[in-house]
Amino acid sequence: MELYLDLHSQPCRSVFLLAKAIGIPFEFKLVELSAGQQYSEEFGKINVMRKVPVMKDGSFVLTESVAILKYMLQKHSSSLADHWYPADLQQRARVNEYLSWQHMNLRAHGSKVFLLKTVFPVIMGSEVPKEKMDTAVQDLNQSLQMLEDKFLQNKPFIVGDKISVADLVAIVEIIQPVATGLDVFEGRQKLTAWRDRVKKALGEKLFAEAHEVIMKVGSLPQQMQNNSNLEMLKPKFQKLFS
Ligand SMILES: N[C@@H](CCC(=O)N[C@@H](CS)C(=O)NCC(=O)O)C(=O)O
Repeated sequence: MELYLDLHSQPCRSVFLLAKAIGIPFEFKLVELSAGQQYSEEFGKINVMRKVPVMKDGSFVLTESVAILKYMLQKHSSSLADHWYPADLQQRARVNEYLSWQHMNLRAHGSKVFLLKTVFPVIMGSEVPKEKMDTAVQDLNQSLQMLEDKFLQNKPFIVGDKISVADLVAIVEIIQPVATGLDVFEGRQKLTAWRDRVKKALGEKLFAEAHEVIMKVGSLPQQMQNNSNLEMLKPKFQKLFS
């Protein structure tokens, strides 16, 4: 299996973490987003949407992280611990409930804070207006509150006593704004205790390996300055930031 990834990307990290955690061997194909490699002719043949992650299993090519995660889980279900994607109808539905919710909530809001703090100054040539940043952080806080109140409640993990793929998808999104220096765990004991359980369940070493590049995100703006596709990216981001 080949996985086309850039570990700066949250959905790439969830795919990477699951493959590693459940022991699926794969070839890591780096697609460096800050260098604009998603726009290469070669990558265009693999994913016309020019996004990562992409999975290639033999001649079968699959995009969209949630679809890739479920493919890996279902392909290996016979040898896999049940807690990753429980067979029980209602428990599985709870995992799917989180996976459906997160796209437009925790992912959207965490990504926005990340992009405003890292990419905005490079593209727009100025710091983010305070009101814009305050609104983005407020939205993120609402999503974090929902994660605590609706999804975690008083359980150790999103679906119960053990880690599932929902926890993986959640933690990678939370780390994105954290990497820019925003301490989202401050004053959130439930979230902090959950993060520590997720880290422990995955293993500190694997968790650190997956998050090594994003935790050095301070160098991203500099890397982007060398991106020959910056002009091409500008209209896309200007629209996003307007
Ligand atoms: N819904 C997709 C989102 C994929 C996505 O947005 N990937 C971003 C990185 S996080 C990307 O490749 N962006 C490159 C670009 O838009 O140029 C998934 O879950 O896989």
